[in-house]
Amino acid sequence: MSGFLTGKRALITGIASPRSIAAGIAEALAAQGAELAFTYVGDKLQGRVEAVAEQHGSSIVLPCDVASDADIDGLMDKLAGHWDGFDILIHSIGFAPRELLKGGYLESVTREGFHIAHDISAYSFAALGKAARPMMAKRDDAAMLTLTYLGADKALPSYNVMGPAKASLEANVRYMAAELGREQIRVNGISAGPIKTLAAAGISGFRDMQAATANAAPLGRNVTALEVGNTAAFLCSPLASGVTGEIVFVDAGYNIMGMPPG
Ligand code: NAD
Ligand code: 0WE
Repeated sequence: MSGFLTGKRALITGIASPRSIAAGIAEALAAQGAELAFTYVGDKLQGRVEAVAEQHGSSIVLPCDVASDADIDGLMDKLAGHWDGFDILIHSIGFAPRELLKGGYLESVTREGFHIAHDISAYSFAALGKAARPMMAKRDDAAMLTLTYLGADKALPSYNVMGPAKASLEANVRYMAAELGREQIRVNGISAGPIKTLAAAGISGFRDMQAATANAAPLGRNVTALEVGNTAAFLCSPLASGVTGEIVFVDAGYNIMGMPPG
């Protein structure tokens, strides 16, 4: 297959269902000719991720809970058995204990919940980048990409502790980009608009929030996981060879507006 990612190998984390943003990214990367490998967390998700992998002609599906250093090291060891190196790392992982994503921020936040949100949602990008670095070095133009949200920049209802965690994740993008640039590894983030995935399904009021966002956005609608995927494909391709350390909004323009529609 020909495309602007022909000959590139991508490791994709964060698929929990066919609606996951990472599944849209997989589809877009595969459409441009990339070869894919996947991670999953928990035995329950293994079959689902294997099904997505199979759709894209991949049989590399490896376990990795980013809370575990042993899992992260084991992932790269196992991947080295399939590939001598790879070009693209997709980090599409976020988590905070559910009780922290309702009510007020100070009302819900705890030391433990704050720690978990930052560990799983922000540190894990640095941890995966650190572990992937040897396999991503000495390639033409390699790229790491993460998924973030407007709650990093602006205070939003109920997003709560995930806001500070995403702010930390975005700072990670810049620090990683600064350090890896000389190795021809670029690091970027996509700030996606609200998409109805498993991570969103559990949030009370998500539907109303998604509707309000669509109504206020310049494009008058929400974005799809495939639209995020197509921007991911661009950012991880040689077409974006001069872009690193950036957060690109893929949100139908919502973030540029200064006043809610009356
Ligand atoms: P999703 O539920 O499909 O994906 C979240 C993924 O995180 C799941 O695959 C889950 O297995 C993984 N994960 C959680 N804890 C993990 C751990 N300890 N180790 C490894 N993986 C773990 O939801 P999604 O919406 O596709 O989320 C993907 C990313 O996109 C997240 O970072 C999320 O914050 C971000 N994002 C989502 C939206 C949205 O509205 N859906 C908008 C902007 C950004
Ligand atoms: O980053 C996210 C999802 C974050 C998330 C979601 C969950 C639900 C299940 C993190 N941890 C958990 N933990 C769970 O147990 N998004 C950008 C989607 C999202 O989540 C919101 C949103 C939006 C948008 C939460 C509140 C308000 C808006």
